[in-house]
Amino acid sequence: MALSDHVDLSRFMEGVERRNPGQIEFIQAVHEVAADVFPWIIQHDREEYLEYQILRRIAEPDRVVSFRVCWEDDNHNIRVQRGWRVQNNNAIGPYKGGLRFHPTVTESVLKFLAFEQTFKNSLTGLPMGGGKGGANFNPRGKTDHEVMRFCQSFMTELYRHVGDDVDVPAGDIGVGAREIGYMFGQYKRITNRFTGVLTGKALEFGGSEIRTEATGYGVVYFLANMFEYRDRSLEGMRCAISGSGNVALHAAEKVLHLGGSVHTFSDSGGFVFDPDGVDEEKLAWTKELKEQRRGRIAEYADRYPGATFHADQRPWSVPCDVALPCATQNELSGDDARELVGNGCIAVAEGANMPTDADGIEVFAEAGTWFAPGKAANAGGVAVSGLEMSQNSARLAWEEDEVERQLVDIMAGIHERCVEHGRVADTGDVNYVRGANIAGFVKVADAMLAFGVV
Ligand code: NDP
Ligand code: 2IT
Repeated sequence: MALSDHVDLSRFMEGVERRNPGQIEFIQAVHEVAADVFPWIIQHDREEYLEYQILRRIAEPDRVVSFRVCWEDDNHNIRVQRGWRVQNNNAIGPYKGGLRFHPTVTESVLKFLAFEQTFKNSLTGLPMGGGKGGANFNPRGKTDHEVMRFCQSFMTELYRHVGDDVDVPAGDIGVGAREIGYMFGQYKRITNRFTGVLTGKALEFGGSEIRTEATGYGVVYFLANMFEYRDRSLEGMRCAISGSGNVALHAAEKVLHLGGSVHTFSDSGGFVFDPDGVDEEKLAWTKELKEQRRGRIAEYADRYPGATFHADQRPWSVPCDVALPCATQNELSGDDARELVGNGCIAVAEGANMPTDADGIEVFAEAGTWFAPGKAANAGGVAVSGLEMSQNSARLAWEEDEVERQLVDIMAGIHERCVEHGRVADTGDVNYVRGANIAGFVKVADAMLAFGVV
């Protein structure tokens, strides 16, 4: 009797749920991948993946390090946070993935992100394994000095677990150029080594051109590939974007470059709707608001009276052709997806990681909406991080045009891989979720087979 007769998705998921009680985000992410991988293994007669328990092994992080982070706020109160680094899988390269500082960070959230990162990094074609880390620290409202002391304390433990050939963190929610600078400074101070241990560094000390822009630009390059594949263009497409951080603002910038229009931004306070569209001047103002003044998106509607602010709501009720969720996980539900489809939305590309919940994905699949999952659409950020690692190893810096050209090629390559593994035979359409899951899995799985049981 074949092994596949004994192994099925529901039994596999029962085990994942038993071993990870209450870790809902992690279980959700594993289910999304397993639901594609199991049927594919059986259809393609790849029983060795079952025999060697490959998916079971990828869904058990290599290690999860958790640690205390103490720091002193400006009023001399001692504060205690919890930090983590999840090293999920290093079959195809050193662990690689961002650090998130946000009060909602839990072990489950970081395990889901590290699991997703493993497939995403594989899809880029670059030699990077998957990891993620962070802390339940809220940078909002903290002074620069408080953030500096927190980052130094965080790195004082993290430095033991990372290294340029071991594990290379970068930014994510709440971690941008300022935090990377403080952490790199502390790593260098402790180890006395100037090495590419973090990516997303400033240009003066080993950063890469285009890394800041790469995730948002990459999302829109991927979207443009989806349109081109269907002989269409982004020109004139109305986009609804959630978030107003690094990914959202640079996605908006590239939409404008490619002739589309942008009508919404959001943050955890609500969303703004601008019927006239965000132009270059408004985008520059919003960047200054969020990046320099660290203000709230509600201020956009005060500055531009044609726009309206909608407190505690998400932007998915606004009629649009394209939705780009770029804030956080599970921010687009089944009901939101039905509203988008009802309003004529034809394409969704995820800038955030797992922003669409399982119901939302099902609604888009049934409606035939072109749907690009985060592990494909937002891989441009980590891809340029990979290019930053290459430049650091070679001790040189490439020109902006060169890096952007490579980003364009990498996003086109990811689109091709999704089409190769996700083309639906009867209709010729593409299931990007399946394509990304299978293409990402196969490379990691084959490397793991080569290593034997380790
Ligand atoms: P930023 O910290 O720059 O911005 C995050 C944005 O999302 C802010 O507008 C923030 O609003 C909003 N947000 C965060 N959490 C919530 C929440 N719980 N509810 C509502 N809004 C929220 O982060 P990034 O732009 O870097 O990251 C955004 C997403 O993109 C994340 O899912 C991240 O994992 C993903 N990503 C990031 C990459 C990168 O290179 N930076 C690469 C690939 C994916 P507020 O200020 O109110 O919290
Ligand atoms: O989710 C992600 O891909 C990131 N936050 C970027 C990771 C990286 O190492 O650049």
